Amino acid sequence: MEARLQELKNEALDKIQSAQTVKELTDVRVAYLGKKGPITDVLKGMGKLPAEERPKMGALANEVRAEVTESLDARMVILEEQAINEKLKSETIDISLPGRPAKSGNPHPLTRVVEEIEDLFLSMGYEIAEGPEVEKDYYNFEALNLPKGHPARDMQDSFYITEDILLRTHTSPVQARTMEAKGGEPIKIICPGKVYRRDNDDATHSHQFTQIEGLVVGEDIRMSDLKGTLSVFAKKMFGDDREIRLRPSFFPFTEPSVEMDISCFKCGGNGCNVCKKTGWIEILGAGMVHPNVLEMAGYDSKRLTGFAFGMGPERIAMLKYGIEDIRHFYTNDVRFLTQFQRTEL
Ligand code: 2U9
Repeated sequence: MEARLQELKNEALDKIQSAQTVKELTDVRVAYLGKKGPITDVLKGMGKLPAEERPKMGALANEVRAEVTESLDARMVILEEQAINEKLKSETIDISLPGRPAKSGNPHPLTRVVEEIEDLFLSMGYEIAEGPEVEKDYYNFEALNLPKGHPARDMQDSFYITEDILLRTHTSPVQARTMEAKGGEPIKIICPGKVYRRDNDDATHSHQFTQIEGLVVGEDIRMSDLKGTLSVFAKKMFGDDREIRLRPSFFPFTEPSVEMDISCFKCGGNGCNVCKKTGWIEILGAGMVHPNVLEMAGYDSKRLTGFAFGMGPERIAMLKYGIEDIRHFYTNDVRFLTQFQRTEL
């Protein structure tokens, strides 16, 4: 019996060492230490031994069982660790893979042009003024030398809320309000914002569009100041080699009034499709503030003079970026909008 126990022990220790997985080792445990295992069988056979041999055999059997158990436990620690390592290896995440780039938005092309124009005028000492889009007839027309029944009102038909309240047709009421509030003091402002006109939308017309107007009022403000200011603007927006040209025009709120052209930035003035073979591109309207407008806002037109100008950022953006349809600005098509990513960031 003693030899059988030694044999079983050696066999079990061999199998424990050659088990390669937790499952195999568990099978060895069940096979040798289980209720139906050979060591248990040997112990059961102890009843047939002479009484004096039983304690010795019992002790030996317990020793064998303890040694096998100890070896099993030690091997189990190794195999379990091995299993965990293999699992970790198979589930490893490759953190060196580049992440998916976060999609970032970009300012609307119109916002970009408006901000560029604002920055230029801020650098020349202007302040930005804003006002209501729902406006009184008085500030939209009357105060700008456009009394009721004036024929020029027809060109700026709008959306009326009541007979005396309408969606502003230009940002000029902001200047009229600022003048009134300043009570005769000098002014240097630009007024960006949305304006509305009753119009049928097409590639060059929109019932809602954007304007930026400027107003400078002070002592000794002259047409030459206007010309210098507009020349700086033209060069900053369309290139240092731009020439400007002023043509006589008419606006009820300015006298004299002019329209400003720039030399074509594509052909330099020789004639091309952008300037329609004229060499010049119309950019904005301007003029010296009409004395009636100054007086209505409480300014002494004998002592103070002023110049004003107005432009459409849509038109500027269309020219600058070769956009062929004004409706692109308002339809929120990302295929259009994503073409104007900021490059300087
Ligand atoms: C006050 C006094 C004078 C604003 C001016 C223009 C000329 C002009 C249009 C060009 C194209 C607007 O975008 S557009 O439709 N504007 O030509 N605007 S002078 O003159 C003012 C405004 C307010 C108190």
